[in-house]
Amino acid sequence: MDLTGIYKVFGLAGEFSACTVLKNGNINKTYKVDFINEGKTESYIIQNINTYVFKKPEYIMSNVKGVTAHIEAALPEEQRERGVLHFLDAEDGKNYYIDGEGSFWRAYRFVPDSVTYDSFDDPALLEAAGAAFGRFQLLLSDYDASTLYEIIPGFHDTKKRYAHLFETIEKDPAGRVASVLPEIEFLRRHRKTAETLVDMLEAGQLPLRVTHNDTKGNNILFDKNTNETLAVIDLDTVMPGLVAYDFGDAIRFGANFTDEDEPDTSKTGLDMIKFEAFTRGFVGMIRDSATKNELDTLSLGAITMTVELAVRFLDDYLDGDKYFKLNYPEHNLVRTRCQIALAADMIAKKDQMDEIIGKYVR
Ligand code: GN1
Ligand code: MG
Repeated sequence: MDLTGIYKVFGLAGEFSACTVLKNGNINKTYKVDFINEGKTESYIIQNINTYVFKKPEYIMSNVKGVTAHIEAALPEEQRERGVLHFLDAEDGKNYYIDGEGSFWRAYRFVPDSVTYDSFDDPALLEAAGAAFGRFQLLLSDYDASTLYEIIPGFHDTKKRYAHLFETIEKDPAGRVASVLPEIEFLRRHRKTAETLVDMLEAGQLPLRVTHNDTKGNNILFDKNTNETLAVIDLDTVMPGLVAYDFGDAIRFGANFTDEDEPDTSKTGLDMIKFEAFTRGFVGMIRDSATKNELDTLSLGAITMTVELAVRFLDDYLDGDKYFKLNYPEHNLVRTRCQIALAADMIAKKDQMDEIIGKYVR
């Protein structure tokens, strides 16, 4: 179905005025649409879910319903409008729509006067981002995790990710293995380190919590005028997980000197100023509810999430690029190399990371 049909399905009122494609996601197709209703512009986000990645999008929408309702109830009255996403019901009353071709759609109200940032130059913004992700975890700390579907089983099971990469290397379906031997060697060398968190989880040394699991900085809405944080978005991967995953993935994305797909890897690395800013915000929020092991493994979380994403990008590259959207043919290889450069720098700076975390733990 085309977008015009989708507008009708979700009952968008008024006169159509504009539609733009938002490009910062790597999986779903996302559109912002504006309608003029009684002289006022009302905006919506419409998403077409990637069903190669998300096999059961109905389950996502069930999770989203529960999680947004829980957050809304936990927020002070005056934050409920802009502090959480409000999904629209389709004509059949469900919060999604599957069209005649089997395409999966959803829509939510665009939060008025909100912006997202793909990179953070101002450490104050990163500190605010840290506090927003930390608060997100607190808001969901009393959520009954047994009611959540595990959307992508083993999403951050780093052992499973590694095992899958080595299966792909074995099969070499796109004939690319011979061209990435140094990358494979790096990932092989750091496998034990990157698998430590899962070992600890399996040994009962770390608790499972309800986590976001995709804490890129552009998944936070800021007020475009005041820069205060409003809401955490992209709830597709909210699942039981480790605190270190959310901390780590946010550092991976937000405290890098470069974008996650910078081709010139000599520029890539962990910016300790940004690291400290995010840490101050995040640890300040969670330190009272976190266990000692959780706080001790935050830096390992950053290394783990970065190595794991290198594993995932490389796996997809070797598999012929089926999972992540690409802007150009070698995109997944460039992403892999950038994550490897960042991981190497994080490994070298682990003691520095721990020292900074230690400052905010007390
Ligand atoms: C994907 O599409 P986006 O940007 O929300 C991916 C994340 C990766 C990220 C890397 C479901 O997220 O796990 O960290 O790309 N999401 C899924 O940019 O695989
Ligand atoms: Mg996402």
